[in-house]
Amino acid sequence: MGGFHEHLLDRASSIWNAMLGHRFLAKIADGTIPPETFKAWMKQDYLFVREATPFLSILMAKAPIAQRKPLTDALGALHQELNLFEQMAAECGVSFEASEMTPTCHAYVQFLMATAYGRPFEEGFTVLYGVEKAYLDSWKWVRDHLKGKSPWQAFIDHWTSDAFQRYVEWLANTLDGLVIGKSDKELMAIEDLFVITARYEYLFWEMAASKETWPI
Ligand code: MP5
Repeated sequence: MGGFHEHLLDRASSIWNAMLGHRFLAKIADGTIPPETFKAWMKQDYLFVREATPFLSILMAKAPIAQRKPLTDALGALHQELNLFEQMAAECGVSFEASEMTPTCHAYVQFLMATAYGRPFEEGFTVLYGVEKAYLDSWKWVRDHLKGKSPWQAFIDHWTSDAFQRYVEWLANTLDGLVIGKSDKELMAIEDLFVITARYEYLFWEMAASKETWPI
């Protein structure tokens, strides 16, 4: 029998399959993504990643001692990632000033914060696993379907690197350990949060592909 993280992926498999190969990812892979569409995603993801720092910090405050060091490392990696965004933005003429979150980005960030603040550590940690696993699998999909050179290679490399893969494996294995001895009710709450995370990940690509804005 597989670990609990495999059970979560199984439960969310239809959403996961819809997320992988979403037309936004397919267009990055085949090189037909309009630069303006990609840049709109860049702005939203920058705002998302910036808010991942308080999200991780709240999780850290609730973390068992064994998870503190790896979560500290993850916080450090976030700053490097923001540097990558800033470097890519400078290269392709994107400014993050005056960007505001779309409805989907805003809602997703609020969901992260509410879970980290209001729910037990295991639940927030599950959401973190879902967030990171979604990007690992999505960008691996792009890498595996890539036709020719991509102007966005630095992002592909970042989320498919060995270090990022190891981090996601650590999240999966740690989660399997954290849920040992949890009641059925607790496990159900964790599963539901994982499914919501998967839905938001799908929605994030959809937001980018459809150039979502506030209707009013
Ligand atoms: C990640 C991300 C990965 N940057 N954006 C979304 C919408 N989901 C997941 O998180 P990180 O912290 O960039 O590795």
